[in-house]
Amino acid sequence: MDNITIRDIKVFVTAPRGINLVIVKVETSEPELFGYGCATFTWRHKAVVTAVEEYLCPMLKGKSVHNIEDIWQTMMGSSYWRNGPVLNNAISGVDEALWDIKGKLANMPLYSLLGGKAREGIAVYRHADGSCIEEVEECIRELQAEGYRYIRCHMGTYGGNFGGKRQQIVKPRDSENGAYYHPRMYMDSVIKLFDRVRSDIGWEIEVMHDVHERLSLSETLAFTKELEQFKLFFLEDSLSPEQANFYKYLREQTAVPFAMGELFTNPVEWIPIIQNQWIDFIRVHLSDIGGLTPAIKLANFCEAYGVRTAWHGPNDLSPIGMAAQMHLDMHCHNFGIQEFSGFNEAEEVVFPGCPVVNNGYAYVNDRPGIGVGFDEKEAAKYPAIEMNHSWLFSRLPDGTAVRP
Ligand code: GCO
Ligand code: MG
Repeated sequence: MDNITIRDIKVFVTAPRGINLVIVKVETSEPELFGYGCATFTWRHKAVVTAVEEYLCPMLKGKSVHNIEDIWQTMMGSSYWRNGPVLNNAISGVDEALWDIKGKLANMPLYSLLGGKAREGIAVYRHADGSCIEEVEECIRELQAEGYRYIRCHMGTYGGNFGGKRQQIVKPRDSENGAYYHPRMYMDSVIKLFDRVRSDIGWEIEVMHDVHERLSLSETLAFTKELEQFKLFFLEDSLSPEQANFYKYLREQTAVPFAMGELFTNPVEWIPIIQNQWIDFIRVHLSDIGGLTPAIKLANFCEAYGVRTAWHGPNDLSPIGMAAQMHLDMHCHNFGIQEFSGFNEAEEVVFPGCPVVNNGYAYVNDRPGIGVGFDEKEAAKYPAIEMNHSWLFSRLPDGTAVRP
């Protein structure tokens, strides 16, 4: 067992739900022993594929599968420049696959390898959205009927003007195309939404909202103060990573719980806001920081400052990536909540062993490793697609481009 080495590293792109997912397979000198990891950077998937095939694979062939920490450090250091989303995703794919292999070698599920269960199930939250309050409330009631007790509420998605239908925007002539939104109309619509949700649906349900860094400093401060009355479970991405220092003032002036981190790729982004305890929940996307190895350290770092985990769980994350972080959710004492976007039937066929949800709790299986397989034949039925990037080109009414 000690001499098992990396024989080959393969990378696959598949889109069983119309979203490009990137999967890395690490094959070893033991024919039946291999592992899978998530390297999903859906908006730049080709770049990740190249990073794995042209750089990580030739560099790691023949190396021992056992020394994950050393392999992670050399993958991170070998490009000299580091901590960027493309290379981090490529590194994550290999890293998670090596943890999958280590769990198989130890013949135990990853949460057990990490130190065992801290709970029997993982509380998850789902998204409710709609073009009007009635539609959002209907969506909330459907999710409640399925047993969900934590629900993120939006109307017209980020910026509140999905498809440009909800807000009357006056643009300068000859303006660029884009996903235009009006910050004040957005804020007003969200206040009205939560006012109705609390009066129509009540206060038992835990609700969240994602500002998706769409507001200026003073707007986000005023908005946060107005939202305080609705007792949110958390308010997400009130600020961009570039403006994170302003959390100091949000924290000083409100008691709203804050969540941030899905855009983080570099430790310098999360160290100050955690050490200053400006946030309550870390929302990192595991593959954007390089996988499980850094996420385990980040979770422990957060615990020391009373910050809980709420790992990013959107639909541009593979079931392997979701399961990998759910093993962390099972084990970490400072688990808070897990975002969950569900799986469609095609995904459950391509990825046998997907986590299951029952009555608002998710459960990973007890198979060795991450516990989720990858049917390469089925995956080939859903080749990579040209994804709709339009929402990423968000703009203010005067045409100013906004990072989405
Ligand atoms: C979330 C996120 C996502 C991201 C998406 C980017 O909280 O789930 O904000 O919706 O925008 O993953 O590709
Ligand atoms: Mg978000």
